[in-house]
Amino acid sequence: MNEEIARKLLDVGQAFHLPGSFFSFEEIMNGNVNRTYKVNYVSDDGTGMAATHSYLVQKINSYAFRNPEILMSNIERVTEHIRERCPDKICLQFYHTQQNGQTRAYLEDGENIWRVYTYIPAVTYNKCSDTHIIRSAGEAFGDFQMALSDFDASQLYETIPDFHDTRKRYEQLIRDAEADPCGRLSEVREELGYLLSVQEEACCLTDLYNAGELALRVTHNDTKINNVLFHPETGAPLVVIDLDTVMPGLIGNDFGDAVRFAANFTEEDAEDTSKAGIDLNIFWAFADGFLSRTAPTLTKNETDTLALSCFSITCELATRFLDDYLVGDRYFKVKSEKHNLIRARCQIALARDMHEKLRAMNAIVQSSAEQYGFRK
Ligand code: GN1
Ligand code: MG
Repeated sequence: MNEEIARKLLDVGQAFHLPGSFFSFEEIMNGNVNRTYKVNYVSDDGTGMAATHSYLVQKINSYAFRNPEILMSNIERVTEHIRERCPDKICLQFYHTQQNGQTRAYLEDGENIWRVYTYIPAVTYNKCSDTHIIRSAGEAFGDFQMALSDFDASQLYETIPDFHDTRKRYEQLIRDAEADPCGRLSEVREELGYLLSVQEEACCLTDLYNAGELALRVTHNDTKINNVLFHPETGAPLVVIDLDTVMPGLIGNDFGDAVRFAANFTEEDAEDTSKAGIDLNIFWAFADGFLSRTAPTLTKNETDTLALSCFSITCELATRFLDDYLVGDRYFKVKSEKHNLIRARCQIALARDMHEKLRAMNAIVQSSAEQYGFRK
């Protein structure tokens, strides 16, 4: 297996003209959708000494991302914009290959799509109780949002249509529960029952947007804190990664998804759901960092729905995990037969706790927003 992957990575490296000789690789286990490998090369540094350099090679999940052309076009435009806006900051750098007479930032190889970018030595966090780091992550996502505030959204494609349309996610779940293609429905009645019982509140953001009450911005849409790279020594945030879902969206989804992941007492797939819940200290630190960058640009409706957006997106994720369980784990990578069900249960436990603490969460948001200035 390893040899097969090594051979594939070698071929991909050649197609992207990576300099030097391939000597090792390791899989980076962070993502739930794409496969990511750190690939190491060695070359002569010009003085006869060996210099090593690394690249990130990714196999894109073509079930999730149906059109690599629009995916990479979005990412290249967005990174170009950020590079112009913030020339002193590190930015993602993609390699190109020639295929079918065209220069492209991806390689099609039968069913598989590959891309390559420079490896940035950094530290990432899946779980972190240091409020200083969490605040920095909030600032980094806030800065990312602001760097794209003047980006023309009409240049972007929807890489995954209706990605954060919570209503449509619910409709899909209900359809798949009715069809029950894998005979798993009887196992998930309680989870489904809870999600349906909070459907209206969970879909509130989507409904407000459809009613013209919330602004469309260019957003990241996948703001797990492990998508912020931190400097290994200084601990400063370096760059926001994973730009596959940068699309027109709602700021609440960026805020809410980051909170869902970072402020949960447990990992997002903890089996012991009794510990899942929102840590208000972490919530405060993230909210404060994020709002320190964005508060003056937010409309009142945006500020007023930030706390609720955490609950909505947590329910949305629960519907996605539960739905994937019902249809036989087609979308998310799973480590065990019940992985998606475990994830859904953990998100439900978190959503229940958020629901109880919504007033406190909202008070925290309002106090930070006031400190950094509401939009005039
Ligand atoms: C996926 O692959 P990763 O971890 O970056 C998913 C997100 C989910 C997340 C849950 C394109 O992100 O929407 O929130 O898993 N990305 C996509 O862990 O569906
Ligand atoms: Mg992602």
